Amino acid sequence: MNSLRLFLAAAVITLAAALAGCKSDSTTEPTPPDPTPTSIAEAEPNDATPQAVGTLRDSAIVVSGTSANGSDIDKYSFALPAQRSFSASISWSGGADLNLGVANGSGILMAYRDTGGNPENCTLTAMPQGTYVLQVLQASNQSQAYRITITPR
Ligand SMILES: [Ca+2]
Ligand SMILES: [Ca+2]
Repeated sequence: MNSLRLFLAAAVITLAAALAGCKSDSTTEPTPPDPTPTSIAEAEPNDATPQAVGTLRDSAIVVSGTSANGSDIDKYSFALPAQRSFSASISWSGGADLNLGVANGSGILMAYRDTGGNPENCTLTAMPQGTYVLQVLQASNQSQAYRITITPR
């Protein structure tokens, strides 16, 4: 008798848990921010018209490209949907000297990093909503693969 009562109690608890599970599944919960960066590959030509690489929300945008020589200019544009800070960084594995610039949608240079170091990076604080353009130039003259990371702050 006692064991039957225990069995029934366990069944009721299991059923209640299942119902609770169904109920919580049907409620709308906020989607947590996706920590996975968006990875984009460079597509030439991008010397004059920037290649659009997406919208910067809560995850980073990573761009893989190659600076072909000293006269290759690589431009990438991204949208900032609301005012926020972000950082931009370029890193590479090799002997080239790459430089990184950040311009706003009007083409005004907001930051330019040419330290001779690797990576080159900068952080822009409380930037208004809009379009931003990253520019990669090199002070050397060799083919050099690189990776840019745009990180929301
Ligand atoms: Ca290139
Ligand atoms: Ca280019």
